[in-house]
Amino acid sequence: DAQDLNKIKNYLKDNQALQNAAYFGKEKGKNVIMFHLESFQQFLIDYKVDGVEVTPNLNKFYHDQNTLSFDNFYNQVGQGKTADAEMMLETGLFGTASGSAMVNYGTSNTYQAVPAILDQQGYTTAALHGDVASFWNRDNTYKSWGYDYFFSKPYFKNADNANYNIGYGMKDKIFLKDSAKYLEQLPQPFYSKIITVTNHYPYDLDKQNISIAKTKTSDKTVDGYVQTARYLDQSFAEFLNWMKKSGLYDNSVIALYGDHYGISENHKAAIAKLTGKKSTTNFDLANWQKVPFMVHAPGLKGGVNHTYGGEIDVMPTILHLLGKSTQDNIQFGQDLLSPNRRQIVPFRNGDWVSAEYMKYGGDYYVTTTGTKIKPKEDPRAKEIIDQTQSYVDKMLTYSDDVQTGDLLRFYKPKDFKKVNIKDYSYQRAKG
Ligand code: GP9
Ligand code: MN
Repeated sequence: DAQDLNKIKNYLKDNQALQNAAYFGKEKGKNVIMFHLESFQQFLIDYKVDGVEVTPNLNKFYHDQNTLSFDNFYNQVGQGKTADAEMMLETGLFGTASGSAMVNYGTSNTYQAVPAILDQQGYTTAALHGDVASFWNRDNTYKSWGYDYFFSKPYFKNADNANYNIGYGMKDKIFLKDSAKYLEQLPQPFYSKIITVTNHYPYDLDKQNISIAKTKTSDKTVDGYVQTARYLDQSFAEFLNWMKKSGLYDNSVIALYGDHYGISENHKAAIAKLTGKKSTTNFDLANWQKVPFMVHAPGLKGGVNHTYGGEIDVMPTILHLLGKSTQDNIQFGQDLLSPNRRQIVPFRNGDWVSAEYMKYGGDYYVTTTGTKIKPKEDPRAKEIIDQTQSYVDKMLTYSDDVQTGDLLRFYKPKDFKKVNIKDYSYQRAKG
């Protein structure tokens, strides 16, 4: 109830990170493209198979002088996978300990999400994805989040053409080409999220789209991963070319994020082969959870940023770049550019990574060296580890309280108007 919310609000206030004056508001009024790299992991950046770059275009974007690239950024999803990533990025709330928060709470809960916040700052907001609108309960949840438009399968004429489909939906190159037509008609400034899907388990790809050899781990659901990742890379490159030709590249923030791991921890032997190691420890598996997060804008002071963070931190990072403070929002992230952020990354199962130590799969390590430690034998480390664990447990519990108790219905950020889901319809107009 409202008392619970007050306790949470005060805790978050006491743990708030400062804005970064050098970046705050630098991209105010710019369009935003959130580009969802399905199942794309950080290890693919600058990765080569037999000397061939898997993702040359993403690598170039990652190293661009106007791209902020985070190389200690982790996925924090639970069973909700893509849906948990979307929940964290749009609301600053974690997914739930089990199930998908979008499915279980997306329709009925009150949210104060990025699309609604930016809508109220004069933005038009749109989500684009080639799957059916009801997958992960997106159609209902997006209304709670305040998306003006949701271009889903019925909006894509090629959606049912077998030649253009593979795995979970339309091939990304086709989807992105058709998506461009919707983006160029959006009133500006717009906030858009584009969700790709071809790079998805089990990573099948038709022959004419294959442009790199499979890896040779002999794990058949792993060895195609580099092929669909390279296809995604080419799809992104084609989209970027269109952005440049249409002029949108010069007045837009383009943020890329991997939503979660592609190769799960059950493939330890294959992971060892892909990373050139004899075996895979829990230290390796923690780092295996890294996904890319990159933000590009013309003139943005770029570079590789080593801060330890994750998907929960994207909302304050993006909104602060757009000059929108989040100090009045109930959200669990800390701006990745903040000078005093805690650098603690909670995973959904209560494990965590921090700048000093990490806890993963029941083991503890020094983060920068991989040295395994036993907290019982190291009192100083134990003190820090215990404090970190209680912070992680509190953040996850409080976020679950907000979700399961729908606590945001008791709250309204200053200068925010409550979202009325009846104001939204995503049905494709006939004709
Ligand atoms: C489904 C697509 C894949 O529409 O987003 O979702 P995932 O299986 O990654 O959660
Ligand atoms: Mn996904």
